Amino acid sequence: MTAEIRSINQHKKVIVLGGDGFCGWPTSLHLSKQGYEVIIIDNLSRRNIDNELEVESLTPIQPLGVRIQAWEEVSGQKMKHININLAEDYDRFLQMLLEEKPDAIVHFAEQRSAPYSMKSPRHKRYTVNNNMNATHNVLCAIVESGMDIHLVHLGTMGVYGYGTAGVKIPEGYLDVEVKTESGERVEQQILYPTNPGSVYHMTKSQDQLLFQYYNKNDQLRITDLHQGIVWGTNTHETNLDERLINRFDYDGDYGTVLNRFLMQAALGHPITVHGTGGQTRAFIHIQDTVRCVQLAIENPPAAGDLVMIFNQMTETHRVRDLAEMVAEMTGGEIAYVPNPRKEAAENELHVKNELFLSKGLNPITLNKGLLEEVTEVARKYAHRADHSKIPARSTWTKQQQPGVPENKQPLTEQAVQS
Ligand code: USQ
Repeated sequence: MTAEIRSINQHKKVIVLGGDGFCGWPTSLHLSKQGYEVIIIDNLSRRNIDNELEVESLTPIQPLGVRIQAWEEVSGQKMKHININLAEDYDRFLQMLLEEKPDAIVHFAEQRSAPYSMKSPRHKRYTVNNNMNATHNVLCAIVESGMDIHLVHLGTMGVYGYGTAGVKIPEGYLDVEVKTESGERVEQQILYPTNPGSVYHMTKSQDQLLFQYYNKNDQLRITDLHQGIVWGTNTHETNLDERLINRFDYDGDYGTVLNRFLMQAALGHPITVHGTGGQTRAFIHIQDTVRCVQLAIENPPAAGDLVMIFNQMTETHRVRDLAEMVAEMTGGEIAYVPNPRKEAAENELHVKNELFLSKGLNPITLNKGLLEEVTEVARKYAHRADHSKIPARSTWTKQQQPGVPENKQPLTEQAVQS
């Protein structure tokens, strides 16, 4: 980093909500490295969910205090952690904003696992209460503070439901033409329609409406990042010291598909493809996640602009192609297992991502070196894996639970549509 970049950002203060999580921690380090003053707000809920599920990150993540101390030793940069439950402690959060006066807030502080959100009524309700209240409290507090704080939120590609009606998914807005009663044709721009596939994804769809409303009513400056599935584990900064290591979720609830496949192959566990593996999804490497967040902070919408929406992904892949690629690379074996989710068995996905490219993102795409790096991390910490936690057991409907005969199983989305 040049001294110049550091001095530009030196006076900028960024609050990272959820800064202890899988995306939040490496983002906090990256922003700190770029010269931002970083404050992490986190109620350690992700660590508590690990306790609930009786599972741990494959990598030995350190307590947050140790992480922050290690970062200071390695970089000379200080970071602060404040434990606030954003969904409940509105007054403390507002007070903190008034004291700290941040330039930007990055909001990762939501329950982010679709399978976890579908486990039971309690998990559905927790996900809705936590995510909706956290987002609303943040918006409400920014208005109340009277400060011009740019909010950067981590949304998801999943708000769109992975179908495209033949067009590339645009970055947030869709131009439509409607016919009035008098037959006149009127052009409009609307939010691209959502079609979430889990309670978790539904909360991110609801977030979009909250942003639209507060942007319209209070002229808040908001950027919403619709991110694909993140793969990889470490970034330049988390690699600097073992105490800075990032999480590696491999369990059936929090492990995401490509990291799971790489980890399964490294451990000699069959690679678990759900259904036919015809699901096509958007992907991004964790190193690009942190870079995109920085680009979003540095390219804020102007006062009065609509919510700025970026598709934060670099490529799309079909799940079975990923499984075959990992099997070939590692000599692993693929197991096609019944799909615990309710999702289209096969889908095409075409996504626009010109906005980040125009801001200077040079995308990292799947490459052997980075895939091998994940495999090496998985091999190194294989002794920490609990094999009983690998299968995905959270089902989207009661009928999908084990023991329910096949003729009582729900139709897939695709079968329902055809
Ligand atoms: N899948 C398998 N085998 C597995 C695990 C998953 O075939 O062992 C399949 C799933 O059925 C699904 C696809 O892989 O079709 C993706 O599953 P995932 O767990 O990797 O991703 P998802 O549940 O969609 O959620 C993850 C993050 C979430 C983020 C989202 C981005 O947990 O926070 O919002 O990716 S996106 O998928 O673009 O909506």
